[in-house]
Amino acid sequence: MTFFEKILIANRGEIAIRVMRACREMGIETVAIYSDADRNSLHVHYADEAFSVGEAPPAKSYLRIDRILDVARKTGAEAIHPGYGFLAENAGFARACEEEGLVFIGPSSRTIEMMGSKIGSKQMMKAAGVPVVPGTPEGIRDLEEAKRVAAEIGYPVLVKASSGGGGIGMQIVSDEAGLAEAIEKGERTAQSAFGDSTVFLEKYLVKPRHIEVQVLCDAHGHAVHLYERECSIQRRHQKLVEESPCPIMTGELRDRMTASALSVARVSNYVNAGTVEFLFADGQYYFMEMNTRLQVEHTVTELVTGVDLVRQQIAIAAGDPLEFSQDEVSLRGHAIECRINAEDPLNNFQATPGKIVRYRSPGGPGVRLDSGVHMGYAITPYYDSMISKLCTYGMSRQNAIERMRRAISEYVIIGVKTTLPLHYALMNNHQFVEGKTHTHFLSEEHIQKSLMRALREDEARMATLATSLRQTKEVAAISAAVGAYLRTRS
Ligand code: MV4
Repeated sequence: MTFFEKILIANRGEIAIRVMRACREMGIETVAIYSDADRNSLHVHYADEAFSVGEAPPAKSYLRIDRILDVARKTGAEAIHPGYGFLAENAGFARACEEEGLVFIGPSSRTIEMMGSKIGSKQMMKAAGVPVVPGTPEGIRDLEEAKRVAAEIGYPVLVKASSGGGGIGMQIVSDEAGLAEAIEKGERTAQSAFGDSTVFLEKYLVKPRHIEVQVLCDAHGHAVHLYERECSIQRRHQKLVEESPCPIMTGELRDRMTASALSVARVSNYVNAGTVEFLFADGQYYFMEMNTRLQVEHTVTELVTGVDLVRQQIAIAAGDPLEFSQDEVSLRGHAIECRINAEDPLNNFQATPGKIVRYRSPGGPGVRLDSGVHMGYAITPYYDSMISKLCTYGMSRQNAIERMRRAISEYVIIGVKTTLPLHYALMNNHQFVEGKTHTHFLSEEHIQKSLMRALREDEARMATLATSLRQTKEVAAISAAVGAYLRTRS
């Protein structure tokens, strides 16, 4: 074991705490960074040392590579964990770390760059024998080529940006008449969003599932997969619910998908924890992209495999060989994650910043809650609206769902509207319970109608709960305990 003595965590909130928890278990000291808005956040108190890196807007703090490197230098941190978001997939940051002699806990800047190009990575994976969605082999050069390819693969087709992400610049084209305009618009959007106007065409898959495979690859050429996650339940490219295993997985499909994921890792000389994303439609799966970071939903994989992904990332970055082989990884039971966001699901998921005035977290068998908030915490508008990740684990999917319903019913967050009631409705939705989901599930009218009806009923339940809670002393006791805890840490 050649672990580090001190790691800087270049992130905030629940993920910063998650990484520090692994560090504490490994006997590694931690350095936090924080913005003006996070002076009193839990991740700051959890760390052994903490330093301000600027004002609340991310561009003035959490994205300031120069200041983060300054903190690393002056504290003697040997490695930087980027968490997810912010600088996690920024090749420039990884390169700056490499040049400073700091270990970036992630893949090399070259790998990040390569995976950032949708066309480049797709070509490489196709050459490696991984299934990819039929389409133009490279960026669209002229309209004639686009028309020819589209006619070949058949409409509808999709225009995608090569540097894209989150569906930006993506457009569905249903016939040849709409092709020229969609390409022009896609190029314009891609240029302004990514500074790269390259777009390409793909066959449009109707209502695909999003299934991803977790991999771990060390610097000694060992690569293992940790099974798959189903992540289809999303809204505007923000995932809401993830689970492992995928409810429709079969042994044969899993063998093929995990083998493809390991091929993706091998041909890109991947080193770190990584996620290979696939679209699945009509019994076929296709490589979409590889995420070179620790993902929000890594938790469900940890619950079903028992592997601590952050610990493994740190060990891999330190140059250690993987501690286990593929044969030693097994999947047991079923895990579900609900992302609890400060958003109003009855008002177009508008963010609801504000103070959490009452807070009681769920617990008991099969419950894991990763959160960066506490009673009295003020959710600011500067960062994403995730409050916590509520995960449940059970011997079966049905058991995990039952536990999720129970955990949600225990979870009290008062002061801001949250996605909790939406999750409760989802856990009671027949189609979800049967595992019949896809990436457009939440935009289907009958799903929306039934979820909204359940939500309105739940609002009444929440109001009653709030009243009864106000009458108990229990909340005051929890508040005092959190306050005392924070004071001992500061
Ligand atoms: C697709 C697709 C259908 N057909 N590609 C959305 C973001 C991105 N990185 C890829 N995306 C999609 N690509 C083809 N050929 C549908 C989506 C898609 C989607 C994919 C994963 C998760 C959520 C999604 C929501 C809408 C569309």
